[in-house]
Amino acid sequence: MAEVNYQSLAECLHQAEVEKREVIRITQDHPHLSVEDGYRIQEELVSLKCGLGHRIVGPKMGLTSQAKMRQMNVAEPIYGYIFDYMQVPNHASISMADLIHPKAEAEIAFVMGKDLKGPGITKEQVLEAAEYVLPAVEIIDSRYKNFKFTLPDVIADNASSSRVIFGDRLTRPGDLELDLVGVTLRINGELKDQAAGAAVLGHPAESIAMLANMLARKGQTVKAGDVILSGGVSEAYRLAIGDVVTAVLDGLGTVQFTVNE
Ligand code: 0L1
Ligand code: MG
Repeated sequence: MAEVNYQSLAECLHQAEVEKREVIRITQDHPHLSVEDGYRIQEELVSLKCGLGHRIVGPKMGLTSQAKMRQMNVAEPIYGYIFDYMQVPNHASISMADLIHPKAEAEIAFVMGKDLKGPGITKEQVLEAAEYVLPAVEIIDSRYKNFKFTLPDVIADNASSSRVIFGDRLTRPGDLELDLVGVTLRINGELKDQAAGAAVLGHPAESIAMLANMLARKGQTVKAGDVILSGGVSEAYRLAIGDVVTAVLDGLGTVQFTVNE
């Protein structure tokens, strides 16, 4: 069996993203790849992107819904990183030619005002440390063929991170009950999904607490200034050229974008 070369696997995933092409999942050649190996590859990928001058906007949580965790047979969500080049202004368009097979999901983002150092971080500490919350749509675009992967594969692939559109309005986290925030996701006016903030681990702040506690295992912290995606409130929906995507998060605002050629 081929030896796992973290750096060259990270380079391969990065090239796939740059060249907008699918690759065979890593576990096809490395069936014993562990979750820890997946994070080692992700770390190489993150430092490669930083070395190219890209800036981290913040970590993101993925696989936060019970349905996705069941589907992947995992007890814990995963994390990845959002970079500056992934940001798209609200009401602007994304280009399908820049992507492979994108899907969109509505999320609640947190802007951190203070550092959070786990272990033992609670939802209440997150709400105290967060300066603002805002609506977002994350575009996930797995680099793997047919969007098919195992858990270590998707961790290595930076949790499918690709693009993010943040809403225009910042809200203080204490100004509303985030678990009760109603969310609708429409594509071309057709209602695709409706859900509440509680779809994210019971409360989106729980997801940020879990992130801080997962990062603590690596001696890392959630940092003041991080803008963090807490996980999909809606399911993720495949996008096509011409789509107009609208997410309305009650009390937080609206995110909208168009998919161009
Ligand atoms: O942000 C997410 O929840 C995506 C996590 C990776 C799984 C996927 O690509 O569906
Ligand atoms: Mg997501």
